[in-house]
Amino acid sequence: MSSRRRFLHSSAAGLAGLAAAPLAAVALPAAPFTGKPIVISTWDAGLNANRGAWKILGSGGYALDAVEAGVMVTENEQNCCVGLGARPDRDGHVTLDACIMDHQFNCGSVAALERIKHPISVARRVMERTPHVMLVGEGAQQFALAQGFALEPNKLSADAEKEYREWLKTSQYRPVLNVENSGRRAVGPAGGAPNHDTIAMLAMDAQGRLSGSCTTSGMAFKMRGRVGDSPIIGAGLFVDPAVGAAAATGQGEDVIRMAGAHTVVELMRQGRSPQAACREAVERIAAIKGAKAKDIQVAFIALNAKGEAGSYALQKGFNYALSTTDTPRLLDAEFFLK
Ligand code: SD4
Repeated sequence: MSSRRRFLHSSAAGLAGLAAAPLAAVALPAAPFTGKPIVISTWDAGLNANRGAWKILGSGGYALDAVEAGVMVTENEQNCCVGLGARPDRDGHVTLDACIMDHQFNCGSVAALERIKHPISVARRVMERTPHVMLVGEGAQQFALAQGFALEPNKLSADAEKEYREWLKTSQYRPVLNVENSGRRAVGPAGGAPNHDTIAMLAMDAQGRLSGSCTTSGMAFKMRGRVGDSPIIGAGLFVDPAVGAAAATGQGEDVIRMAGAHTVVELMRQGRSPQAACREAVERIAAIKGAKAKDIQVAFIALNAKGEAGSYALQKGFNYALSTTDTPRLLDAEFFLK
């Protein structure tokens, strides 16, 4: 064989080998699941949300029910950034985004939903009762009403009204890094204009079933019609039962552009621990943003199929709630920009 032909021959064989290799590499050994439920969720609002989820997980219930009930607790709270009490878009409308995903790749999502108290439950109905994954705006509201959800008054909460009036004085859109860095509280009496407090939750039940949920009002005073990462499967949330689950919080635009939650799950598939996978995804965002990385916050939480949890943030100040008993713990995430 001429040397050129030999080269082509061996390159083709090499390429064929390469093509086969990733398939072999992605097959994970069967996870030694411990049978102990676990739930993890974003920010300190996650403490109450985890308690809500644990009522179901702790008594042997289904992870999907737990992640729905858990974040409904936050949707019910007077919160800057989740549910109908949250801050509006720049035209004064509260528009809500949510999604949910189970252990069998079933998923449902709503975006820009108005005047419905529990967007997460509407997302679950989209998953269970329609042939679709995502409904938005007027159509999402129409579906919710047809499903028996109540149309709530078109009114801002007192806190949101106050914040909005304040914001209108300048109408400047300046995202605040995160509530902890700015020294303001996200839950409770409004003392400023915190911008980040999406609740995302990942859970594994006693049978090893993984599920995730995410619900938010998005960025405060956003453009009308703006949708962030939170209701987008693969960006704000992703669950692969063989590998694990991941969810995001922070500046949604920068999570969408690198398919955040899906990226974290794929990194776990390649063998990374949940924390290492979150870290690598954050590093990717930092590389994309360059010097502008310091102006945003993004954080991921992850749970693998063995029931191990991890998290990583771009900036200091992100915390998350973790429960393996009925008493949740609040943990500070490690972060990239020192
Ligand atoms: C968004 N990711 O709409 C959401 C906001 C958020 O904590 O996470 N806030 O971009």
